[in-house]
Amino acid sequence: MIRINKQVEEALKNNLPVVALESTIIAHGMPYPKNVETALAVERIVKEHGAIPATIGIIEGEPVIGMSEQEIEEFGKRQDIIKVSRCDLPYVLSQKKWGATTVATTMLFASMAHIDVFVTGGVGGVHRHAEETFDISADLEELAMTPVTVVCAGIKAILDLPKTLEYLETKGVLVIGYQSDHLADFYTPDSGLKLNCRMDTPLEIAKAMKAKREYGLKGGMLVSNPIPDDLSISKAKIDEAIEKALKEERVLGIKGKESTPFLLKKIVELTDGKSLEANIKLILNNAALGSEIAKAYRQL
Ligand code: PSU
Ligand code: MN
Repeated sequence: MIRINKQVEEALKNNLPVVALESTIIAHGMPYPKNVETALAVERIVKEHGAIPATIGIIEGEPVIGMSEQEIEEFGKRQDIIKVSRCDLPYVLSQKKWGATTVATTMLFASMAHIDVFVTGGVGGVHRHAEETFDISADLEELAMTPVTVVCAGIKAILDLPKTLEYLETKGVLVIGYQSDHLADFYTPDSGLKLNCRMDTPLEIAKAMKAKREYGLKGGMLVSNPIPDDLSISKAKIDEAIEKALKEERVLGIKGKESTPFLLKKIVELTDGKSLEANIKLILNNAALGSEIAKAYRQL
């Protein structure tokens, strides 16, 4: 029911580290050709760190674990690719559509294939004004139930960060600050929000994964890996762009699954491409850490 590429299958059989990667970021998170360049660069970094990358997407209704370079290129170009969260799966699978997997569905297919680490840029969360819109990303529910460790650059400042942390706590999801006491907020390394847990090495994180597994605790964990200082954007600049983008979103009445892609695109425009550069750099940075965690976990 899922197609696993040969190299990934071999790696899993031989207990080698595999890192899952998502495809929504390719199809809906970045413009062409930077999306494809980034996806391939992330795969290269994973390989350089001694792990095997597995980019996940849905091709003609078939979930694919470990897309080829050509398939990644096609995901970057095609206009008919559906952003697929958990609720969209019966539709996309049965109607043989092309689907880009979000954090939620990438986690789901990764876990089906027994891949335990997944690297991305940012996860979905509780949106601002969620008390009115009820817009809470299905990524959070997936983290609550599916056993995959997700490495991200914290929670994007377009979201409501305190509410997202509360939600994760309620759902039993540990958020680990990597070499930081605070939650990162994507474009900048420090949101100012204190986390309950800091870990300084990939081995510590791998040990947490092992403990979780041994005690049968369900769900995943989130690793907040701060963007390196010299690559981040000034807080004032990014906050201004976010406010403008959110205002425009309200005026245009954009909501639901269109919200995140719209805001990301708008912020790229408003920062003259600087946010896109930061987004690319932080993913590459996450790829290195995720690979080290996957390696440490396999060794344990
Ligand atoms: N954050 C990014 N780029 C992205 C996404 C998040 O910086 O492309 C994507 C991820 O695939 C994530 C999804 O799972 O957006 C969340 O969408 P929503 O809020 O509609 O659940
Ligand atoms: Mn949503």
